[in-house]
Amino acid sequence: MLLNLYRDGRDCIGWHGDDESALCPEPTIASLSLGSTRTFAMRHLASGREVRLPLTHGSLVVMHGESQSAWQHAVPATDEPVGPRPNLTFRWWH
Ligand SMILES: O=C(O)CCC(=O)C(=O)O
Ligand SMILES: [Mn+2]
Repeated sequence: MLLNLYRDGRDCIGWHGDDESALCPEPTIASLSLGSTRTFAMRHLASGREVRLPLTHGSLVVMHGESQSAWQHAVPATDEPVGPRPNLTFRWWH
């Protein structure tokens, strides 16, 4: 499990896939959002299609299958006045 703390709207995470070598090519990752609402962005590498969704307190995003190899995700910076957002990611590989 990893903990991220976004202290305010300046804290962000850029486009990436969680396909680090410690994980298998298609890990299952559950991401629990707490605190302030932030936008979660996903983009499909082959088509460029982009999906954005607000992650409110208690939101659970589960990524599996090709979600790390065929897509990237990010939490962009924002100018909105937002408070802290802790995020927990639980990572399984198989
Ligand atoms: O904060 C989030 O919702 C995503 C975090 C993330 O992508 C990561 O820790 O790899
Ligand atoms: Mn990630």
